[in-house]
Amino acid sequence: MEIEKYQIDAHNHKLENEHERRFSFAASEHANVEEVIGKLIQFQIAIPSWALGTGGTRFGRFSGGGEPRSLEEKIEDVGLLHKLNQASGAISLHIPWDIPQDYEAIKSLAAHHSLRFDAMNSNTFQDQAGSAHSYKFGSLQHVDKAVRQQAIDHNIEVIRQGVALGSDALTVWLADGSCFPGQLNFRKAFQNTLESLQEIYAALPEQWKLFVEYKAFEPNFYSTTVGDWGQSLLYTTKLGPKAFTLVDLGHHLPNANIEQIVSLLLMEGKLGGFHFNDSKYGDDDLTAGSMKPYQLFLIFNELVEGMDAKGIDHATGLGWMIDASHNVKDPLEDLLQSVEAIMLSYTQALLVDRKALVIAQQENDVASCQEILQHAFRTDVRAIVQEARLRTGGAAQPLELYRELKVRENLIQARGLKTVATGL
Ligand SMILES: [Mn+2]
Repeated sequence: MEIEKYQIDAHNHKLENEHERRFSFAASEHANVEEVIGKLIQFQIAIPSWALGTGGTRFGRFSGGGEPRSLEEKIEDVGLLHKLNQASGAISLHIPWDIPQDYEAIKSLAAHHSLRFDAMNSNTFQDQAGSAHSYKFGSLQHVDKAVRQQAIDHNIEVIRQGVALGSDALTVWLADGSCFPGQLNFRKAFQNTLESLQEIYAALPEQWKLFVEYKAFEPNFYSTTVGDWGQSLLYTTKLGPKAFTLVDLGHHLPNANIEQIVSLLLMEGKLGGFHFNDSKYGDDDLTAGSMKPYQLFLIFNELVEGMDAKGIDHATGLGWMIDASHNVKDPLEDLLQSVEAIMLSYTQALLVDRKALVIAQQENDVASCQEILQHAFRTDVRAIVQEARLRTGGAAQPLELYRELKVRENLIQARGLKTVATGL
């Protein structure tokens, strides 16, 4: 299914008066509103192909119906999101779940939906049918060079596929680690992983980036070989200038100060990108901003401050991706909510009075520092985000229009009720 321009126009027309009233108030409150809108229009968040189907837990998976059955249908789904919010103009693929059959056809389909290919994701956390070696005891860290070589070759193959699609980054997330004390020699596991990453790094094309994602625990429960930002930074520093650390919000131990991590990685020029999601307990993969919107704002506050300090372009300097997958919502509704939450936090961060904050920090005026940040956080910026969306042809209320147009019902009709997205 495709959403037509006249459908968006009719929806927007209905909400026009209310929006005008709310936006003119917001514009009167913020002198830099036009500058903010310009940045919002540029800002795009990549949708991961694996979030388009209903996720599951280790206890079960409840299919949602109308899920994409192929890479083409996944691109179609992201196209629907982008048509509605004009802020989801990229898709992040996962190999081997999304291997294209015809690269040119896939590229032109993506172009038809105004989508580009964001970072490619490799998979050495599962055994694939027909592969010679098992990753049960790790991949890039494995004690057996033959297993490591299989994992290295897979990553190089993913780079090759990404080149054919016009992507320019590889994300490596490893499940490598150990479940019990004594199982691994930490130093050897690190060395093996580093040597394997060096071989992958050597295969990167000139303009490519390598993102090394870390995770504190799970599926391994005693140690993880890229367990935190310090370990990731060690690898990326040793690898070279094309290697960066990737921060997934759900991959920290409870109460970690993620905004401080972000700030220091940016300072070192080693922050590569983000996987947005939210969590209450662990790697819950919940909708961005659904649990801790203040934390999301504080992260964006550091991002904006840190990127501006280094002259980094907000839209293109880092990789912005969602990594969530929920099991009780319509995945497309969930993604619309995540993108909206990210845009709201980014907007609030753009409204922080930086000059006043610098003065308050310099004077150790702690109460004022808090006031300045919370003033921005408590500002209702929904009309500003909506205005940016309207100016680029998006829907005033993407989720509302999604329901008005009965998108899910249409997808079920076209694809069937009992479809399972490839890879899930
Ligand atoms: Mn992730």
